[in-house]
Amino acid sequence: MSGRTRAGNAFKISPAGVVTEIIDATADGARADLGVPGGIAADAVGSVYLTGGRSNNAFKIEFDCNGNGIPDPTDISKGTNKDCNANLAPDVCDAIGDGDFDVDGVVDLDDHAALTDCMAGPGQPSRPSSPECISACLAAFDFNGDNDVDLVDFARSQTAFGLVP
Ligand SMILES: [Ca+2]
Ligand SMILES: [Ca+2]
Ligand SMILES: [Ca+2]
Ligand SMILES: [Ca+2]
Repeated sequence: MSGRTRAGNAFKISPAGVVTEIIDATADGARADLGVPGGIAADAVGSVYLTGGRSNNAFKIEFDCNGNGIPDPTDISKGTNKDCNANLAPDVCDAIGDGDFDVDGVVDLDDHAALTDCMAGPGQPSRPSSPECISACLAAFDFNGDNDVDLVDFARSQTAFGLVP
């Protein structure tokens, strides 16, 4: 007996990721199999690296919150998905609403700046500086659901300041 015990456990990481790179340290061409998982690490932008216990390869895994097989940073840079609130996640994965445009759980001056950009007037379509962000504007700031962002919504936003319930 070696005295060493193996956990036999596995960690599942959410949101779902997609393997975007296989790093083959020995360039032996045996690239697609890690055998059993070995080590795990993450970089500054949240990409995860998984190494094999019996392999010299490592897999780079990037977030794919919308499950379309495309890493989220690529979704955003290529325009496959919009990131109107600049939180580095495709907006389809964000629960935008209740005045919290950047989905950080609080309605504050950052959201107020976005509201100012989204606001047009009664019965007018929202006119954000990025036209593709109209639906994000309405999701965040059309409090009364009449398809505009006007002073009525502005007033509701004032009372929503603070933590999102
Ligand atoms: Ca994606
Ligand atoms: Ca986003
Ligand atoms: Ca916010
Ligand atoms: Ca409205």
